[in-house]
Amino acid sequence: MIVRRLDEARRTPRRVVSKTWESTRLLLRNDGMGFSFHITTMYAGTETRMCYRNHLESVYCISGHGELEDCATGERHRIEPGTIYILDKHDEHVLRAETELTLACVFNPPLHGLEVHDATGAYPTTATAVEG
Ligand code: 9YT
Repeated sequence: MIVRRLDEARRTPRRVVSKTWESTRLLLRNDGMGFSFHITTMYAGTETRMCYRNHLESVYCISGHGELEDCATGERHRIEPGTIYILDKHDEHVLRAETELTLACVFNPPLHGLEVHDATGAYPTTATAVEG
């Protein structure tokens, strides 16, 4: 059994800070669960284009509101507490955070630790990052 606390994890390398978001990765590849679990903050007023060609991701909105655009169709979806979006087709998407968004994110395969987006909005399949 593993027990971790967000406030403690935030003071370790599990907290990764990027330009438009930060994310605390509570569960990682070396935990051996087959997925990783993160609490992510998207900063208010930002727009982030992502396309996880190497991963599947599910994202549940805990707080805040914004908009999700499916780049393939142009379809837009409201993001608010209680909404989950599931990127089951490695979908290219844009997430607009109208307020600060707090999200719970699950990745399969699991992240290693310190990944940040490359120029295409993806994470690599393997990482040399140190696991926190
Ligand atoms: C919603 C989303 O994917 N934001 C980017 C950060 C990602 N959740 C992560 O690496 O934890």
